[in-house]
Amino acid sequence: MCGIVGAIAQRDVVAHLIDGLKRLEYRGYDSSGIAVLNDGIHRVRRVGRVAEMEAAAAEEGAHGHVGIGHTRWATHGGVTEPNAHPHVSGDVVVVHNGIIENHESQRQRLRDLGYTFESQTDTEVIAHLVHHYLQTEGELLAAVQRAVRELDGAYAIGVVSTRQPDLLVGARMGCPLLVGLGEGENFIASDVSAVLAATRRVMFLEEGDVVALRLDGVQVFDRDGAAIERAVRLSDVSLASLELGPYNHFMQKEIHEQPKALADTIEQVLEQGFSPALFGDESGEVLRQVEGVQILACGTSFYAGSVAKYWIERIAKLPCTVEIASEYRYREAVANPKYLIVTISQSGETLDTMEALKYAQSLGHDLSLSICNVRESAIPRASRLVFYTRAGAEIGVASTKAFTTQLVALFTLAATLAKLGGKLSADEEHAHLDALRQLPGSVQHALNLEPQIKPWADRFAPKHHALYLGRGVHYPIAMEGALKIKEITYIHAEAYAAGELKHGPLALVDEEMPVVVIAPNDSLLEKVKSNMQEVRARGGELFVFADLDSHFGESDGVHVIRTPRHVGVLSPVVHAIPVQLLSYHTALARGTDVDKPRNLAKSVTVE
Ligand code: HGA
Repeated sequence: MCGIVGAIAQRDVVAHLIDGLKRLEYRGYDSSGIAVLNDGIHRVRRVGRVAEMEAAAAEEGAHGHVGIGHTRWATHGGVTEPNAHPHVSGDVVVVHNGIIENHESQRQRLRDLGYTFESQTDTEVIAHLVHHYLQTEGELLAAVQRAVRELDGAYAIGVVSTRQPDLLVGARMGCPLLVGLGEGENFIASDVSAVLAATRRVMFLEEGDVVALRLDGVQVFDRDGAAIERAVRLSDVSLASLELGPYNHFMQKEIHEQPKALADTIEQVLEQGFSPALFGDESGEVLRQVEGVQILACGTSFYAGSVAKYWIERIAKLPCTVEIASEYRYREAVANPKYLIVTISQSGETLDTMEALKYAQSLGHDLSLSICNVRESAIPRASRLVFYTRAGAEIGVASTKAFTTQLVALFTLAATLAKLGGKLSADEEHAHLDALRQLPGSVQHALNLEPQIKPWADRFAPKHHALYLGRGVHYPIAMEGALKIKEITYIHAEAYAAGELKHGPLALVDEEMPVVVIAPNDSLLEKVKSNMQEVRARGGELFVFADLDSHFGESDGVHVIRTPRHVGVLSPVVHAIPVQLLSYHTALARGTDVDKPRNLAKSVTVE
């Protein structure tokens, strides 16, 4: 959440900063701002989208060779121009991603030192602290190093000062920050998309690092202040993959990219079979010790983990629990070090998931695996094993292709654990690999249902509430469907295990309540049908996703869309597609902002 950029160059950096902010806008989009140094500090801030700030910057003729920028998702202080970043203290300017937990005590201390505050943000204390230490240290880099030592919480920051206009300083702790290395120009950014237009050479900073960027080079210092080398890598992310292409929205693009994203992710599994090598160097040793699995995740990733629970218990015959990361990290959990901690995060930066992992490790959990879509991000780096999904960049705030590729990773984990535990026959292994091979094709069939789903979306659009039902391994798909519709259409939706209906939620059902049912042709189908009768008997309108081979009839108040023939154990992946499409088209019908839903942002790097 929040995107920060910074640049120092011989050319005017305003266009680079604004292009970078547009690419980071998915991380936060309530307000934005830039500050460039010329004779003084030229700051432009606006509430709303980057485009509005861009227009203001053009009108004011902002220009400079060094500058920083920010796109905000407010945590402290409302969405107002004074709260938008950058924040200024005298000759110091700061942008910040994260939360400073001790901001109140710092604020008091700085007030006592004579500073006045113009915003309600936690960030402003950083600007004043750096300014304060600039007076005593006389040098910006040293001032930032002093200041960050006094910050509790999470931050990635960019700092410039008119006192040293040949210098840009960055620092990170708990939030992502990377350096882009150009020819006679250098950059910082929250993610690689914001530097790619200028350079592919990137350096990922480690926790506690402070970096000094000048025209001719970059110096990194670790948390103890010692100069240190960080590896320089060539990013393989292409700019084209970050563009919309022929699509109207990133979510639409990403839904349609799923056959390819799945095929790319599955490729490594088909090449190696269910081999521990898929999870990293130490994986044979780690996975052989595993006697159970504890999955920790948030949001959509939590639902992927909830599907995996069914697979891990059924296929690997290992006990598995799934918990919301923000709950786990604050409860007095009882650790079983023989359990594998599996964290799932698209960005690899989700703060709650990261903290849950650290908490598990503090309890003695040494066996850890991260399932992640972003290479070199924080959570995989803190885990012993990793499986990288190959979904490509996911820009839409509502996760789609990250979810389905996470499911493939988790299925692969279940089968690999089963194989290591002697629970997977050669025939079963063959069948599972074959199921994976067929999966992109089945998902493509599900995508072809789009024309049938659009009319459903029109019926959904005027509704205020919806229920989603599923059973067994498809119950988490109902949960994911309800989350998708909430996120991008703002229709209130709840998911229930269909058997739970009669224990309370049936009271909500009337003619105004659409009920979406995930009803694949599996062993629970007859049970689901009974639950549907219960809804119909109360006048509820049913929207059923049923497999082609399940002989479901349409009738009054019962609408049916047939997904492909039942695909067996991977059926949840296929059933994720129509619920994504239903949400997408309902959002279009309601006219909401599909890629940037209100109040949300991608990469949740705050608590
Ligand atoms: N706490 C700062 C930055 C917020 C942020 O990083 N959001 O993801 C603010 O509220 O401005």
